[in-house]
Amino acid sequence: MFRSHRDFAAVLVPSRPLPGATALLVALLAIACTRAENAQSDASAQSAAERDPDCTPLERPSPNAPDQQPAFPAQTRACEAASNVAFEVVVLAQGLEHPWAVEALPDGDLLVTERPGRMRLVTASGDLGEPIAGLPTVDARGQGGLLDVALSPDFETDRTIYWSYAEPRDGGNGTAVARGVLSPDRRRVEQVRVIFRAMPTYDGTMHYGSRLAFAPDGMLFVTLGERSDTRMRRHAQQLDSHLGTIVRITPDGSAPPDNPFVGRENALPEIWTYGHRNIQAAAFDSDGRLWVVEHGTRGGDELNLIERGANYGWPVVAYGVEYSGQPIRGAMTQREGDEYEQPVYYWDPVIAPSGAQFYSGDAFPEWRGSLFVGSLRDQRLVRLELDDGRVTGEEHLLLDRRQRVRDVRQGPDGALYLVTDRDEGELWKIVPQSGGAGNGTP
Ligand SMILES: [Ca+2]
Ligand SMILES: [Ca+2]
Repeated sequence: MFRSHRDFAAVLVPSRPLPGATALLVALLAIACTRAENAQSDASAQSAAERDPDCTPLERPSPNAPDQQPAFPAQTRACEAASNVAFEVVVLAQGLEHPWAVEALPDGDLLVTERPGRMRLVTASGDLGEPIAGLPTVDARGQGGLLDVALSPDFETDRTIYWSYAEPRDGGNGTAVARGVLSPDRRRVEQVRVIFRAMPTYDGTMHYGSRLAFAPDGMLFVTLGERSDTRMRRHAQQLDSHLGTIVRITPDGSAPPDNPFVGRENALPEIWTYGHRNIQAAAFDSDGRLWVVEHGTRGGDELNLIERGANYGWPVVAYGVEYSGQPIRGAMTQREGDEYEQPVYYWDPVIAPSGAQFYSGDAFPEWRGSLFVGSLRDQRLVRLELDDGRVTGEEHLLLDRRQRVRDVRQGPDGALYLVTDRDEGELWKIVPQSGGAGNGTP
């Protein structure tokens, strides 16, 4: 909606010279449009509580970037949405070294990745298996290593799994996606093949992305980081680089012919969207729409609804400030006459988001439709309520546990499964406090 004024203004700017009087009229109209836009941004400065008397904004520390203003109401600091759901946390496994992903198998057992390069099976009752053999070597320095895992949409018949990782390469490393078939005894992966390599290779240890999410039509989306260093940021705006993009590939790794930049000169055909910083959280909602949660700089973590071919702004349009506290050089929160997508929501202060899941199970009817997001920095689980493409409520859970939440996934039993990021990380199962699904404790 906030873009419509700009679209109107863009239409008013002629591409060829106009007679004097007409030009003056156009100029006056353009000023009127800008005024309307400014008035709207004044309205958006109004707090959620002022707009809605039933709203208590969620209590948060002071913002990282106190001077920035949202582009529209409800883009930040949503109303507190206390669900008062009674649940308990079952610690299913401990001693996992920096686990990065958890994925439930159809029978309720779980696959867990550990960033140094191991993937393990954990049974539904919490028995921790030996590392699964057959995975390629990873570059586990910094933020790199073995990252996400996802099941093939036909896992029950093809036993195929997909995983992302920092791949060591000549001259550096890069995010790669491989797939393999889990052996019948689930002790190894076979027929391993790398299906995608993010290019270019870079000699760094940060911002690899990379969540894997299968769309309802079977296409695989992979989120990728821009490798963090200031000189690499421009890659997020370049279509000849995978860095700072989301790619959409077939299960074999090829670019589908209906991708938005197929056939465009100097554009990589796998790219679906660009202008991203570092995305470690991605989930499809019940309508088949892809949402991602993106690491920003201080004061700029973003929730984005992914639209085919769109530019999400980084590093020229962004909320937040540098880690030093200085403004992001060359960036604005909004830009006149542009075609950059605004985030649906942003966090200031940041939460450092990793892992996302739209809840659809029976164990917690009150949470159906909620988007759960792991928080590393704030060490908690964030729950968002959404309505009509906007965030209408936010709740923070598991604060007392004081652990960095790296991933959150729903199991076939309707329980939520989380892994926590530390040297001796844990696998948690969230179940209703009494009765309900998956009540067993190991
Ligand atoms: Ca996953
Ligand atoms: Ca953005």
